[in-house]
Amino acid sequence: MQKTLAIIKPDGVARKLIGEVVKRIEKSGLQISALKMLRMTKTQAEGFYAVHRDKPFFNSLTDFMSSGPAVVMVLRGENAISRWREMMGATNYKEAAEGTIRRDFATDIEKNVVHGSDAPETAAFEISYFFNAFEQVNA
Ligand code: 3AN
Repeated sequence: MQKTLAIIKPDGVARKLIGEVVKRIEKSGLQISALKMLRMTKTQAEGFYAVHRDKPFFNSLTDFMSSGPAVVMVLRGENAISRWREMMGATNYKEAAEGTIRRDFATDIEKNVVHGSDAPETAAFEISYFFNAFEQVNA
């Protein structure tokens, strides 16, 4: 069993895609271990994306991620990290495979609707950034 952090980003929430994304997750067989809505502060977004702090898009990305409410979730299942990333599609929605969330809904390389951890170490960091052990259901 593996866990990953999924986020429905502020563009996805604003465009009323919460239900659509959650429906796809439930259909996929991945389990939702935790779920909440929050609005990140700029500082929280900077901490979350610290690995990208030297990238040219860092300021814009953290502005966007703190621009409105987001839904953060812990997904659990076999190979949850790669399964969720497959469902999301490529970072650039123009390169995302058909049937993926980004291909179907993203409008921009930055405003690409969803986030998913990319490795077990980042998943552990990202999950603990938003949830403590008592907020995750593992049954
Ligand atoms: P992913 O979310 O697919 O793992 P990362 O980790 O490379 O992609 O990038 C994190 C986020 O930064 C992306 N989801 C996207 O919002 C933004 N981003 C990535 N590359 C670019 C870019 N070239 N220009 C603007 N924003 C970008």
